[in-house]
Amino acid sequence: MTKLTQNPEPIDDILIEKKTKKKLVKPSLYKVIMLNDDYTPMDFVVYLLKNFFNKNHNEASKIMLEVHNKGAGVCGIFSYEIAETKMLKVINISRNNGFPLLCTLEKI
Ligand code: TYC
Repeated sequence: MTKLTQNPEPIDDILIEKKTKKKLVKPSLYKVIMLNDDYTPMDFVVYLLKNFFNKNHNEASKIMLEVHNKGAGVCGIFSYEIAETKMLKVINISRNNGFPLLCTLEKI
């Protein structure tokens, strides 16, 4: 008790430092992976990559061809919430246009 009233500052400093450290946990990142299928048109896949993953025409064409030739390809890397939202939007717009395109998430 006597010690606390005599010199409270160092004790406050220790508490503040501990709290700050706890907040510095980095969120995990996730790859949005696009899967190939035989029915979704190539132009539509390029459109999705440009509009949902901010790719230019060359980048989008390259990713689309990689998915077409290898079965899967990375559209982008995001925090979980953003990756999930983009994946669901892409699947939703594909279904609304009658295409079976699928995406998955992969934790890095
Ligand atoms: N394989 C499709 C075709 O030949 C094109 C395609 C590419 C489909 C990428 C899906 O994620 C995909 N029309």
